[in-house]
Amino acid sequence: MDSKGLEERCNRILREMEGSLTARDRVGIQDFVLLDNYTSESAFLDNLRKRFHENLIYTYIGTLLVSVNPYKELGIYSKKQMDIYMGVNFFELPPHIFALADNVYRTMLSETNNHFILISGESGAGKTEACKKVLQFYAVSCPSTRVLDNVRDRLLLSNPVLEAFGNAKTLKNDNSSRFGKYMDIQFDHKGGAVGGHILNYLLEKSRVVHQNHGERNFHIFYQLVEGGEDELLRWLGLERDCQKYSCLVRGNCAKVSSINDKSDWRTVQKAFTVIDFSESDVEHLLAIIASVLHLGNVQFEKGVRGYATLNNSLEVHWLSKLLGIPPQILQQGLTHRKIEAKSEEVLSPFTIDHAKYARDALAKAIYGRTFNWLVGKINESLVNKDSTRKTVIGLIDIYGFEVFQTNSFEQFCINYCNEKLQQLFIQLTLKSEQEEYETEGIEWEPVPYFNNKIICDLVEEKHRGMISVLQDEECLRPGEATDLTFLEKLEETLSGHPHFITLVFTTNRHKLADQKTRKTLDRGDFRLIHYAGEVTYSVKGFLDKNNDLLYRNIKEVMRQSQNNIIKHCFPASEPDSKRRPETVATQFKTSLTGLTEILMSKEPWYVRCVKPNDGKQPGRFDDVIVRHQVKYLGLMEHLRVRRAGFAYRRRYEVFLQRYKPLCPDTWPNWKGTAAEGVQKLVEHLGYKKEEYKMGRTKIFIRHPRTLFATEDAFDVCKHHTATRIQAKYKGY
Ligand code: AOV
Ligand code: MG
Repeated sequence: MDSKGLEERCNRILREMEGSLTARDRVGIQDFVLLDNYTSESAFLDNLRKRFHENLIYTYIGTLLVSVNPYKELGIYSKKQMDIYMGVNFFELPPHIFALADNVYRTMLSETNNHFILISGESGAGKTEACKKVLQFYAVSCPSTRVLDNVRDRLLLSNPVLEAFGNAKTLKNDNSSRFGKYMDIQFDHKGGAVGGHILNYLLEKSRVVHQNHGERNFHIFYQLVEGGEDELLRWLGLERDCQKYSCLVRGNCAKVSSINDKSDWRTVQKAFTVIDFSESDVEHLLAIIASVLHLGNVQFEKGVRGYATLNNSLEVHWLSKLLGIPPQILQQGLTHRKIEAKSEEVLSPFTIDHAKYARDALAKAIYGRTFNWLVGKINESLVNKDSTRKTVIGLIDIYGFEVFQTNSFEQFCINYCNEKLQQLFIQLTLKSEQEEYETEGIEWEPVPYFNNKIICDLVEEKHRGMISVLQDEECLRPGEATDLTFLEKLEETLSGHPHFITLVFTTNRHKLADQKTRKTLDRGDFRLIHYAGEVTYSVKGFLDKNNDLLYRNIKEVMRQSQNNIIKHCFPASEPDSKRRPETVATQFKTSLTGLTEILMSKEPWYVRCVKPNDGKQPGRFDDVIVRHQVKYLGLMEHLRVRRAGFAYRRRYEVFLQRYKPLCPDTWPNWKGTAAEGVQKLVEHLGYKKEEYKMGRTKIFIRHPRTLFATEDAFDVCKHHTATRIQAKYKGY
């Protein structure tokens, strides 16, 4: 830091100290660790509320960032703001997502290791926005060259495309993520962003054919119909009227005031060109989007002997044109299924209900597979062409915990995913932190916390977890099992589990309506007591959605497509095994285990997003709603551990290696053990007794400011050494 910077910094600290009393009353405290009454939930809430009303939406708990959704533009994400936060010590400026992003980035560079930022919170709390801000910050702050700028643009523009295809309006959030996303940003040793990779998790495909009242299908459909050029729509056989497409109006809200489909369409179109989509890629992709719209309008009527026939040849005409499949073949695929009878295959006609089911299954499969293709395509464009050593920062933005009036298989998967991330948070913060003090022999008063492992186990345990029961129910008794037999099996396996309740296994307390939706349990329901609250799920559709069955012959029909993307999505090599493959929930469980493994190998950082009210309103801080989130997010426990604990810890060897030039006894070579060297070093630096503890393998430093002071001293020392060396070579 130059002398001007140093002066500014001193002045700022002085100003803060002078104004601290009045300012503190007004705007609260920017780090909960400094809160006087830190065990009081009300004091915690007061601080959060005070700051929220001053438009200060960010507050720290040590290095964890709490963010409250303001539901309005605050003007705090400009380039100027980014400049302010770039390269400044974490606690020197007011809390900000940019400060966290900058800190992660610089730690990654100085320690050359991998990191991830876990952004969590319930639906609508601001996870996706936070994730975008981090990405934007890196795009602006990283070193720039022509090649790097290219990567940067791709990283940034992959977002609107993924959002167009994977986000939708729900009752909780006008731009709700309906898939899970883990994104790696790869950096070279100079800190340039050189590539990226995205992993996507379970898209909520059912939305393609069904939306609850007040919800929409995925944004891209509306963008195309509203924004597509006249000529394009003509080519796709579409009209500029969402009302004409049954799969766009199920929720009866095609228009949303907060969404501008037309301008979003332009952004997506521009993004396609930047992220390497060829003209034919885009054509084929839009042809698929249009086919899903046409497919949704396909209707059946009773033909001879009551079987389904197609009554709308126009839709089939367009489907045939857009997918490049002869109409007769399509028609047959939509109304028949191939079955094996005595070693020979025969076509069996569908009833109307069956045909509708197969049509919807096809629409979901086409959309879901195309979404996977899209992610793959984006990944191709983000591949790091240079094979030099790189470090990564991972960003996790998943669908947040959600509770609706009716909750189904989708909410079950989404909420299970949130349980897993909560479990990871607990393991990495509350559990391992406290265990580390124990193994390092540091005196410690344990902080009790609720460990949601019991709920994770309930859902995912081998043989007796819910997902296992669901998988077995279909595999062991194909054709016989129903949603209700599944529920009965659950009751059999899980009776008495404190987090699983059904009408049969209820105590009086649980017969009451659940807290959030006031829903009483019906026979076809089960209720889970999640870490974030009670949710009543209807078991209806569980088996079907979990099996995600697509008839073999319709896959064969798709394989004949002339549309390159469809061809890619329905490969001839796809196994048509007689053995039932893993079902949706089982696959999801496996992929989440994979995600946990990826994350466990990296250094964690956390953003905990809080939703201030249920009405998407700016300026309203609903105490009950916020208190509930503060509780279940484990913020109070986290604060306690932070407050009682040590902000920083370093292995003796690492600490000594870095700071040994600061003490004549340890520089240049220290002959004793690393621990003794560190002891010498900190005594020389004048660390106070209460500021640090010596563990078995590590030094623990209570407050970040101690480390900052050491780091500053190190900077000065480096500077002096450099000047001395320069001076020597200049011959002074
Ligand atoms: P989510 O990602 O947490 O929900 P979003 O990030 O989509 O929630 O936020 C919901 C909406 O809140 C956004 O569309 C913005 O209108 C507003 N918002 C969030 N953060 C900010 C901010 N920092 N400044 C201004 N407005 C904000 V979900 O994806 O539903 O779990 O599945
Ligand atoms: Mg989101």
